Amino acid sequence: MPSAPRCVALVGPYLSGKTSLLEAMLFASGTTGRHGSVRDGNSVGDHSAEARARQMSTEINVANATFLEDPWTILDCPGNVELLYEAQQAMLVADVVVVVCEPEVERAVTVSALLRFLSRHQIPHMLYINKLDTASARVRDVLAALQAYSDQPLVLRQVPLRNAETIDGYVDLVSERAYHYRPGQASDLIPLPDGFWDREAETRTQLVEKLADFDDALLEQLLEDVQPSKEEIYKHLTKDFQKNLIVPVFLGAATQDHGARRLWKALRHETPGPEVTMARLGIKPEGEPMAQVFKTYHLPHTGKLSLSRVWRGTISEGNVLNGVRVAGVVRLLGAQHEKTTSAKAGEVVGLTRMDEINTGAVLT
Ligand SMILES: Nc1nc2c(ncn2[C@@H]2O[C@H](COP(=O)(O)OP(=O)(O)O)[C@@H](O)[C@H]2O)c(=O)[nH]1
Ligand SMILES: [Mg+2]
Repeated sequence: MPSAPRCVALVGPYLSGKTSLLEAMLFASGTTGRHGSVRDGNSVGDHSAEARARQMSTEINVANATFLEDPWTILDCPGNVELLYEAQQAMLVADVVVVVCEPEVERAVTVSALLRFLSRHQIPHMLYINKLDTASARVRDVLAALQAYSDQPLVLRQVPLRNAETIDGYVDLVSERAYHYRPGQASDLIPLPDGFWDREAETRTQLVEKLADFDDALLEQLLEDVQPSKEEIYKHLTKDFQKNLIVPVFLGAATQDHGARRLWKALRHETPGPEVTMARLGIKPEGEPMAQVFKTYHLPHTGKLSLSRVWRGTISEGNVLNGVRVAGVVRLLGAQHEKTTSAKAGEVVGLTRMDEINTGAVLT
């Protein structure tokens, strides 16, 4: 597992629940002690007065988090079309992108441009089907609708468990374990419901068959009726995901914290490190310190803040990059800016008062 800080971008249509998912992820990771809410106006993201008033994200929300001791930056990107460029810049520098989807067949089309962009730029991405607490459509149908817009096969990793009208848990198709959701806490492990595999064996078979399309040895194994071990399946899932051959699909309800931990664990185990992202972008691993500006904020007190990912070496306060002095280095958690003195490869930080530097600049 890479130890360098990794970066995940949350994207998706306006109101699909990206800022709520950010909140759920921060809470699940222990970064925040309570679950903030977009509706109540106390979220880490959408902290600007404009965002709060309009209850929508008007700029990228940045949060640094630690999940099981791994450092991460989460970029919650605005979903509306006018800010598409901003989301694209973030997706390009991210190690992984999570596309937050609505659980509605008719809304699948709203992610088609994003999926095309991710596929064209070979960016590893996952789908998170949100709002399952109020969904009326079946996950199977939503998935089929989404598949029409994806170049890569979508690989469903969880099957929802229904209790009367509501979804109150899931079965993980690889670990074959069943869980019951608990608000604000890790899900409870429960016994598999009676007759589960009678109904869903086919769904698991489909998962393995999709992987076999990319591996002849696995295909042969299946033809000889030999089932791969769980470890082998995870290995294939990770490899194919990192090569952008498949798109894993996870389920949840961000405002209920459902699915946040499962998503974190997948990110932790399957997301490549920044060195892989650098190769994707054609950046050499060796050379002088380098960072890339992917978003510029103009803040009332701070002035210009160049949000940057460090690719090589260490970037420090006082460095002169592209002929401009770095006045300060800050780590971000929503509106909170924590001053620091330097940042190392993989990190996302704000560089202050680089007045002549614009979004897109590669700083050396
Ligand atoms: N019922 C339900 N509502 C949700 C869920 N996730 C988000 N919402 C609501 O959907 C609205 C938009 O959420 P927000 O996170 O701001 O979406 P964003 O525009 O993608 O950032 C808010 O009113 C949320 O409370 C969910 O899982 N279930
Ligand atoms: Mg938002």
